[in-house]
Amino acid sequence: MAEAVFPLTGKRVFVAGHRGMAGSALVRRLASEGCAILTAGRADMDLRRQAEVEAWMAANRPDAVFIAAATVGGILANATRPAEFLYDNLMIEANLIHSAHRVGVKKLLFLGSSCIYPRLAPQPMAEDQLLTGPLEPTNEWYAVAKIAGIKLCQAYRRQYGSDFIAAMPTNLYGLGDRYDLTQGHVVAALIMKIHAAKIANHDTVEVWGTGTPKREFLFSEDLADGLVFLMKHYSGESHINVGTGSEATIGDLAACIARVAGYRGGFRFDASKPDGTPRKVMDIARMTALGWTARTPLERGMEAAYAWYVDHVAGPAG
Ligand code: GFB
Repeated sequence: MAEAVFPLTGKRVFVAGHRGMAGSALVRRLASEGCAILTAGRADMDLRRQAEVEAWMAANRPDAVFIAAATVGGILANATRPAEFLYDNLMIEANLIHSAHRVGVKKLLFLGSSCIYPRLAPQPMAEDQLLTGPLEPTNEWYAVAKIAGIKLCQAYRRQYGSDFIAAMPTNLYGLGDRYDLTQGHVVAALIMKIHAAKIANHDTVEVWGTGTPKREFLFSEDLADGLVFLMKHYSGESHINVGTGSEATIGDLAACIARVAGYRGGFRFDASKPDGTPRKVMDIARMTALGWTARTPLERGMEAAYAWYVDHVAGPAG
């Protein structure tokens, strides 16, 4: 492995959004980097309020910042709360990036999403597909905010020489996911529904849409490892895709979770619910060339996610 261009040892590293799935995985991963990890709860600062963010950043002066804070959710949350997804995310990233510049943060990593790419982008989607076509309507509000975050990092790099980078992860799942049937993403929702059906001995589980959309799923602990790798090894204007390069249909995903959970019933596909983007798989050539690949196969990651759900949320009796 090449020597880090930005070693974290001895640095003050702020993880914004440490209670979320990505942020909490980052805190776990950073524990072995020999750095001081800074976090802030809602009571310390509301990231949507410029004055609060500027005051906290001036008082705490981190050397490095991970922006894992965001208003996030699955396809239905995105489609029904467009104002929050656009406003909250624009404010969070603008406040953090601008105040990082003001207090002289040496390195910043902004976390985006694969939904920044056009709905019908050629697959797999390479970084240069950004802004080449119309966005997927169910999540264009979130995507526009995340595209603005990428552009903020690039603008501060160009105008002020700030070493601010952006990483675009694919669909995430794992430890500490949000278990909420209307607001959450597909993996958490299917884990909840499949576990409940197994406990209650039901013979079907409802899956939204047609089951045919293809998605690429990245495990939370792999994501954190990839982000720490980028923080240490990458300095460049282009955002970088972080994924596995493999894809599965939603039907395949449901079957995989059923195996992991020990559910033997069937599935009913509800085509009145949206499918969203038909296919979303990342071109991960740049990340691979930098020297990083994801380690956790889908089924092993699902086992860990399911065990976390049973231990922390549902209990073995559901
Ligand atoms: O994970 P998800 O909500 O987000 O849905 P997207 C993925 C696919 O799973 C869609 C289907 O085709 C859903 O219709 N699906 C099946 C379900 N059953 C369910 C269910 O019970 N719950 C959910 N949520 N989906 C998100 C964006 O899009 O991708 C976010 O909305 C973000 O902004 C994220 O960018 C990465 O993959 O469609």
